[in-house]
Amino acid sequence: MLIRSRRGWEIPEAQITPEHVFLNRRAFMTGSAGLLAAAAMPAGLRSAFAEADPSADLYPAAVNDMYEGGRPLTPEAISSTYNNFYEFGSHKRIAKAAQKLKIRPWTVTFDGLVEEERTVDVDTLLRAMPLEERIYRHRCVEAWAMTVPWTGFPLKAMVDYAKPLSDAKYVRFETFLDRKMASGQKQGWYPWPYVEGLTMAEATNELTLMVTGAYGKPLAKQFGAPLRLHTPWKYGFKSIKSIVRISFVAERPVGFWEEVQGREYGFWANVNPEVSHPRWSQATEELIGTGERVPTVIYNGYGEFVADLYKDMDGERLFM
Ligand SMILES: Nc1nc2c(c(=O)[nH]1)N[C@H]1C(S)=C(S)[C@@H](COP(=O)(O)O)O[C@H]1N2
Ligand SMILES: [Mo]
Repeated sequence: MLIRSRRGWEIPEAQITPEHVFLNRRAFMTGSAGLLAAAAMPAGLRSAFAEADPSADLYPAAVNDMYEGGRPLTPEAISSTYNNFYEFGSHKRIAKAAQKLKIRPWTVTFDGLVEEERTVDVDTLLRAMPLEERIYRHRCVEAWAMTVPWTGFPLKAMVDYAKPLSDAKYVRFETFLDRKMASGQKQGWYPWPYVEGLTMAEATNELTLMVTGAYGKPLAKQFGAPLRLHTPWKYGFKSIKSIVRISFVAERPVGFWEEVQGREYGFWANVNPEVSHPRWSQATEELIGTGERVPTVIYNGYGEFVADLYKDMDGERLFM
């Protein structure tokens, strides 16, 4: 079952879409309206972001509405105060602690099986990439979900930019390591820094998004600024935050949670309501902030984009 087409339970878009998405969608269609939309933002808010983040002028980006959220957006006040970011604590209320994250200067290193290793300033990178806004559902293995208007660019654009060699089979992502800045990283029983990986086919799938913003502005620190991954058909732990290194490799990377507990967290981690995690049934999920539970859908409802990636992989634990 797919969530792409409209369903009876969907509220008409006009009732659920926040103002910035509307302004934004008009901007996408008419071009010049985008300037008006940006000007319509409260001036105080705009200048606060402009001061704080040198990429602020890139937002809001044009909406790509190929990918329907299919659910009401999770209000920013909810999604930005209920986070998993173990670098800043092993509970959900890390938003305040995460403000310690220093996001400039910030560089991203491309290495491993590439034509040429290089380290790029994040602002140079952002300006070289085609930013757009997409509404995606996010599904954590702890059985909660949210729907967020992310801004970012297809990871494929960055793979092309990095120029991997033909023997690269996987992409390995790594988060920063700084025990002074992120007190969670003093917890020595975790295998810091956080690492995640995708196959090249997953990395270059059209759904795979490098996220640089949310809710029409640069990414809040607790969401994993300045650069995080989002693979909406996989459990949330695959969506690694605050990336500093992207390596092209021949061997399958071992992710942070797989390293911690390989029987509970695997490499593929595709959403499937029929395969329970040892501690959480995956049959339903809670839409955070609403108290509502809804049935979980295989591949989180994105099967039409990704199911083909997993044909003929019978021996693999695709769903944990
Ligand atoms: N570096 C890093 N990335 C991470 C995590 C983390 O603890 N550290 N948690 C993951 C998990 S389990 C989830 S569900 C999502 C949470 O994203 P959110 O806080 O933006 O909702 O981030 C993922 N990426
Ligand atoms: Mo998660």
